[in-house]
Amino acid sequence: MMKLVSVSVFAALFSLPTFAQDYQDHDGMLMNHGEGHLMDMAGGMVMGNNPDTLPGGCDKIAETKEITVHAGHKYAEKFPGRMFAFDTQEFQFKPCTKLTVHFINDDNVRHQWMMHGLPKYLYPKGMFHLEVSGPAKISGTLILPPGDKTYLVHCDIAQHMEKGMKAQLKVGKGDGDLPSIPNVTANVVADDYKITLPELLEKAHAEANLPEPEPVVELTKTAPVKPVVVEEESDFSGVTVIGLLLGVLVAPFLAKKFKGMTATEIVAYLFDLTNSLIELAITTVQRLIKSMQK
Ligand SMILES: [Cu+2]
Repeated sequence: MMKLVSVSVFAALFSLPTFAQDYQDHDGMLMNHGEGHLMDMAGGMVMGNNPDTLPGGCDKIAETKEITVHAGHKYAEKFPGRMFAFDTQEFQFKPCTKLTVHFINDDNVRHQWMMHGLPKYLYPKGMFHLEVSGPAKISGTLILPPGDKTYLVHCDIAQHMEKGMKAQLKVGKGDGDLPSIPNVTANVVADDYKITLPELLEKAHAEANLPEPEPVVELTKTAPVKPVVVEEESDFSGVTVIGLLLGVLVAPFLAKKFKGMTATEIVAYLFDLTNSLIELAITTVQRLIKSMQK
């Protein structure tokens, strides 16, 4: 009974904030797993959280900034052909800025705010990553590296970036623009709603300078089957000859070696020898493969 009461009290306590606002706030519930990896039982996640350590090349924190980024289907409505988007597609900060990102997922699916290309000695896999199933809010902090660079920010859930959830974050002046950012840069593959599929295929063929496609072969006719001739192997293959030769050469040596040994000792010795020969063969083959890969 006490168990039931305490469970209900806990449930009530945790559901209170949900009544107070229309999304779940994950910030107070995160458990620290070390190396900037925070997680909670409700599926909220922060990776690469770094509020303290300065990246190499930063003498001090240049500025402290806080942003709130929304993610959701409704932010893609203004972008033709897109399905998901952040409410902001471009960010710009001074190098060595301490940046706190409050990420609000307005959808009833999972979304991420994932930044790539950060220094790997400070951010595992070079990533700063907020992720939560919505509607929910999650926050994390990072310190931006020095230098002018453009960083990719996206949602890595299958097809979400391709469907529009993509942005760029410029540190300093940045180093160019990334493609296919809704309303910022042109798509790599431009959408064309007037062309039909056969026309599109024809156009793609012409652009790739490919020969005319082969006419479709009728599958009802079976091609004549060519009989396969198996050549019989001779009893004296190359391997046999080498084996015999080795045997003749090694026999006197072995006879000398085995003199005075018991049968068990001889068997043990032969076993060891075979083992080391196999090992030698394997390492030789491995070295050969390695040298061929270079
Ligand atoms: Cu997403």
